[in-house]
Amino acid sequence: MTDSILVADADGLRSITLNRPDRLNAFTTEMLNTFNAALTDAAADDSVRTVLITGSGRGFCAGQDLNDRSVAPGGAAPDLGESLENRYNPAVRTIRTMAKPVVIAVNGVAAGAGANLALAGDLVFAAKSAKFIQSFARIGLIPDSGGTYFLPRRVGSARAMGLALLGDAIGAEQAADWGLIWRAVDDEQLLETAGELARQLAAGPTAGFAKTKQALNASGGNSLDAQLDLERDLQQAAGHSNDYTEGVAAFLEKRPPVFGGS
Ligand code: T3D
Repeated sequence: MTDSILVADADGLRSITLNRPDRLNAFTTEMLNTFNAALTDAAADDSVRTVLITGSGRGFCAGQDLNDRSVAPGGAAPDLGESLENRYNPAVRTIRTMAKPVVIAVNGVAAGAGANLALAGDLVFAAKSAKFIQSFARIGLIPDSGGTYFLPRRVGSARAMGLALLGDAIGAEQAADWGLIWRAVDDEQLLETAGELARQLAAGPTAGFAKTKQALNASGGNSLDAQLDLERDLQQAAGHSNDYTEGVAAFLEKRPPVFGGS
């Protein structure tokens, strides 16, 4: 049996690959449990300074594996709330809250929860041939895994509503034009480009990146006053970091900084 989640480490970068290519990396319960364990481990491991998530084969992730659901007429309906509470929502929360950057390389179609898990990343690259599909509408569901949170904040309510109700595919370049993702890149350049940026982040002032991520995540729910207070507190802590000392010293000595992430 092939591992449904592949994990590899190099120089502070943890790569996590969704690996059920014959099903476009759709999640079975077991695969999603393994993915959650990989995310939790990456979040807790101080030697991991950046995480890169991608998919094997021609798809990124087609969301929930619908073969893993018993939806026969008259049969007992699956408890999708339980599925979200125990598996999808923890994955989104771990990606959003882990104190290190999460880079997503969307190598192909991203549908349903697969699309929204991608959007949970901090920097989302997509191959130009990739598509994002809020396919929930096609099967009578609502956008989950943070879709109703990320979509209106990134693309505005009119486009969010259109994507959610119609379930139409949106290409990577349009996704980038709309501000849904960071960049669309040529297919053959995707892993090199996303990997290079992820390695650059892993060698950067990652404790500071964690605080930046915390501040930006909080801004959606904060007043300006609350956000200014948060910036003050986080900057105060950043000012005591080794990376700040190193960054300023390197600038004054006209040399490249060597950040340790503390
Ligand atoms: O249920 C819960 O726990 C609650 C949480 C729900 C979250 C969700 O994600 S709900 C949404 C589930 N996902 C979908 O509805 C997407 C279903 N897939 C598609 O619409 C299409 O496959 C795509 C648009 C993603 C790609 O289309 P295309 O034409 O490029 O590929 P394909 O031929 O449809 O798929 C290739 C194979 O993957 C195919 O199998 P086959 O015919 O070669 O044996 C197809 O059945 C399989 N596949 C694709 N997506 C899924 C899947 N098998 C099971 N589940 C899937 N989600």
